[in-house]
Formats: sequence, C-alpha cells, structure tokens
Amino acid sequence: MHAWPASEVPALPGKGRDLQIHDTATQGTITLAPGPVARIYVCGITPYDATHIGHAATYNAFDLVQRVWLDTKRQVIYVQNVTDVDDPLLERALRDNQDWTELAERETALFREDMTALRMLPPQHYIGAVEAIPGIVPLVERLRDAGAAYELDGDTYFSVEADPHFGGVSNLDAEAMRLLSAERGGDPERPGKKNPLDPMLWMAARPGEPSWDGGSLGRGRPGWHIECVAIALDHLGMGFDIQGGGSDLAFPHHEMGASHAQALTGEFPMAKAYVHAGMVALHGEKMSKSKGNLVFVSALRRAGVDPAAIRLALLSHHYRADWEWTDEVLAEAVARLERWRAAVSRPDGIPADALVEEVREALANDLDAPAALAAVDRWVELQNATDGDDESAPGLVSRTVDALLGVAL
Ligand code: 5CA
Ligand code: ZN
Repeated sequence: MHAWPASEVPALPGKGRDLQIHDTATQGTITLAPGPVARIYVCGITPYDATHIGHAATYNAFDLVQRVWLDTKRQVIYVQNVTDVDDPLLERALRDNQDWTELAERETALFREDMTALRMLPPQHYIGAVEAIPGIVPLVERLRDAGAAYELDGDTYFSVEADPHFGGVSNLDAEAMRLLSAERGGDPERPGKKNPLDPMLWMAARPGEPSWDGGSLGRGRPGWHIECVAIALDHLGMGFDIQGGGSDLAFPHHEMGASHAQALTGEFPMAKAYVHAGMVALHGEKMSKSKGNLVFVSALRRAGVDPAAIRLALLSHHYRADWEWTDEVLAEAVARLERWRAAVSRPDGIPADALVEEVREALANDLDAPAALAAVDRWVELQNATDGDDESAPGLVSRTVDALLGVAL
C-alpha cells in the first residue's frame, strides 16, 4: 500500500542526543542507542471510521520519536500497518450495507490526508493486513509445527505457554488479563482452549465473510496480533527499537505480538522498548469508534481549523498522559500559533541557539513536548518584548519548530 507524502525536515545546526523513553515492559525509562539505522513499528488504524483526535495524538507521539532520531543524524525505518480486515470493519460494513473493501479504502485515504495535513512523517513501509496474508500463513504453520499453536474446530490458536516471557510486556495479573482479553477482541470464555487467554492466529472461513487460502490451515483470515508480527518481522526483524501504539494496545495486542515473535524465533525481546501513548477522552470518556464520542481531524479541517493548531493542541499534552479534548485546548493552541507566527515573522530578533538545545533536550527526555512548547513560548515572549538584532534567529526558530515538532510556522 502507498503511504503519504513526506514534508521536508529541515536540518538543524549540531545534533540531538539519544532518546530516553519510558518502556512499558520494564516500567522504567531506558536510553535507546540504535546504530546508524533506528527501527520502529507503530500499529496503524482499523479503517472503519475517520481519524479522530485520539489516533492523531498517538501518531504524534511516534512522529516525535522519528524527528528526534533524524536529528541525531540517523536513518529511520518506520513501519505501520492498516488492519484492513477484522471484525469491527466487517461489522460496520454490514451495518451500513456497504462493501468492506470500499469502506477500508475510503477511510485509509482519509487517514493519509489527515496525516499529511498534520505533517506526520510517513512510514517507509505501509502494509495492509490483506496484502500481508501470504506472509502470515507460513508463520502460523511454523508455530503449529513447533507445538506453539493448536487447532480448535478449524480455528488455530496460539498457546501463550509457548513463550516463557509471556506477561512481560504489560505486567498484569491473570484476572486483569482475562478481563482485558474479553474486552479487546479475545474469547476467554470459548470452551476447549488450553488457556483462556490464548489468542486466535488463523480463523477458519465463516459464512458470508471474506476468506483467503491458508495452505494447510484451510481457508480463513488472520488473527489480529499475528498480522502486526508478520509485518514487523518482515521489514524490521527481531530486536527492533520501538513497538508503539496507544496504551489500550499494551494488552493483549503487544503482549501477544511479542510472544508470537519470541516463540517463532527463540529470540528475546521482539522490541527494545514498548512505548504507549495515553488515551484522549471527550466528555469524560475515552474517545472511541465503538462509543462514537469522536472529534475527527477531517471535520476540524473542514471547519477551517489550521492543522498546525491541531498539532500544537496535541503537543501541549505529554504523550503518556490521559487527557481530555475540549474547545479550550484548541483555542489555546490557535492563540499560541498566532503568537509564534507573529514572533518569527519579524526580520530579526534575539538569538535562538539556546532554544534549539532546549527543545532537543525536552524531546530527548521521554518526548516532553509540553516542556518544548514552554521553551518556545519563553523565546517568543522575549522576542516580542525585546529589540534583538540577530537576523538568523527567526528563521532558526521556524526551522527548529518544523524539524522537531512538525509545526510549520
Ligand atoms: N489496527 C489496530 C492496531 S494494529 C488498532 O488498534 N486500530 S485503531 O484504529 O483502533 O487505533 C489506532 C491507534 O490509535 C492505536 O494505537 C490506538 O491505541 C490509538 N487510539 C485509539 N483510540 C485512542 C484514544 N482515544 N486516544 C489515544 N489513542 C487512541
Ligand atoms: Zn498492531
């Protein structure tokens, strides 16, 4: 699948420092020091509805990761999937009496537009679940042949006992895992499973649903976790730097994915850091397609909101915090954008070399975007209050804000 166009990332003087990031698995902050090539996998959308602010906030966090790495003069290999066949997508298509492939294509196209407008850097590999199926089938067969998977009435399940590290990503107790499994696509109540938590790897064809050739598995469609593992291993291999997504993916999705990959390869860990963004809420509840309490990026754009203001609104919250989208959050971002633009539109100003380092430092410190905004705010205030004569300063500030925060002034 094609991704979306990349906005240019200006090169800044000097170079950023290595990223320190909170890792869900070890429950602490670790310093990532990749070689010349940094590798990241970020879970993509299930395209049955438009991109909402919650999605955008999560992709914003991982866009910052890319920008920090690029500023350390590394190359980044960024992989993202599109879950273009899954239960919620098929259910929505059925409900609205539309073709599921058309629904997926339409919403993916809108996602690309939203990402472009928000200046999110595109992945190098943007892969749909459907196009990944030929790579998924042999992985499931290998797991089964190694005794890490078993058949139940035609469906194939992964045995969580096959990975000695199972549980190490989310660090939850058994009861919490069972509850979340039931809530998030699992089927802990199904009789006949070896462990109630075992997730499906391959679902045998159901009447009226799309299915594909599964070789020795029979016709069917892939489970959710193996989709991301197949795509990640294909393009990144084991031991990549970051597996990313919202905090609702820590269990079961990333837990199961890590176990699939570790059982397949015998290597540990799948990713050096498991990084999770907080949940954005609207009216006191997590913004979610299933609840319908959504603010769409495309609707804001249609209403004339500058995408740079949306981006500043996202950046004004730390990526790990849960936060609430309100009109005030947006209004503050609109006002900040105006102040910043006025400050950099002057022909000269006060030196900004220290600001570049402050923004770098803030982001390298677990992507502290609010601290980065505060640093720019301070420069802007001083710039508006003082008569500086550094002709390079306004340009340097624009380039810094563009390169490190993805905001075009
Ligand atoms: N296709 C799968 C991942 S393989 C999926 O979870 N799709 S999604 O469309 O439901 O979510 C896409 C990304 O947005 C995920 O990382 C998810 O954690 C994140 N996300 C969903 N809702 C919110 C929210 N309210 N706040 C922050 N992030 C969210
Ligand atoms: Zn995923």
